[in-house]
Amino acid sequence: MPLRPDLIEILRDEAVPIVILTGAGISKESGLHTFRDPDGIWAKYDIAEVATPEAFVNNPDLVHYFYNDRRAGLRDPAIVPNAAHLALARLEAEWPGDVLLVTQNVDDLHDRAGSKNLIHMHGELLKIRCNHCDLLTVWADDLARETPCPSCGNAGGLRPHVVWFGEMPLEMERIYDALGKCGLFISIGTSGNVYPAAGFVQVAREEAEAETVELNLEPSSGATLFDHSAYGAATDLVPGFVAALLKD
Ligand code: BV8
Repeated sequence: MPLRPDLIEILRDEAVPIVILTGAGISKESGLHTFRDPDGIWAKYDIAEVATPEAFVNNPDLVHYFYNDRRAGLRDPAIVPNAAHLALARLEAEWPGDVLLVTQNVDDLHDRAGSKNLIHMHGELLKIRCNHCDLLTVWADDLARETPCPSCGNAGGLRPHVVWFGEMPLEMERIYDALGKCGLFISIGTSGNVYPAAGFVQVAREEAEAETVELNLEPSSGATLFDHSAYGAATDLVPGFVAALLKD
């Protein structure tokens, strides 16, 4: 257990606000690929060719293919929330203080697990938006350059509602506000390579003097910035950690 029982007791008695950051590692045991592991998505695709605004201008067909494939993966009925997603939804429901879950993941597994106070800072795979009319809508099917916008009717402007490299992540003001007030910051299943998310631990430490915890398969790039850590699979670590916080 990364946190001592007496420290947990203090955090619970004070009902400290919690901010949780999750990354691709939490969805790995649900059957989704991570990005930077040897079998990860960036081993098969070049980031610059599929996950930048320039890629969408230069080769929209490849970008659509990349996201259609991942959207199809999410439609697979075998892909369901795992014990770690479910434990975080339970923590939000039962912790005496506020719990904000910030995910870098574009999958919908936290939503399906029941998390409500949830920010998808890198967007959502099952939503699209239109560059012509700003429509933002739920979309589970394939998308192509020729697909007309269901609102304005123009083709060519529909894009996945994901945050590409070089674009501003979503709801940053709300995230920094919560980080500046939290008493406990927990990072789960992220390699700590992508900013600004990789910098959240420092904000929680320096602005809020929060206790900081890393739960990951292996030490992340920012591992030394955390006060407490435990290493292993998310489904092994997270349910037990949540149970300890809730004093089961
Ligand atoms: C921005 C699209 C301005 C969606 C993704 C130099 C220095 C600092 C910053 C930069 C820099 N150069 C460029 C930048 C900025 C850039 C950046 O960070 N680049 C990096 C590469 C250096 N960032 C941006 O451009 C961002 N925008 O900065 O705007 C700004 C300025 C100020 C304030 C605010 C904003 C936009 C970033 C958008 C990223 N979008 N993809 C998609 O198609 O999915 S990135 C991609 O990486 C995913 O979105 C993913 O969520 C994200 C993070 O990856 P992880 O989730 O951490 O996944 P990873 O595979 O790396 O790690 C998985 C971990 O899980 C591993 O550690 C593994 O051990 C572990 N694991 C595996 N199995 C398990 C497990 N853990 C537990 N259990 C298991 N079973």
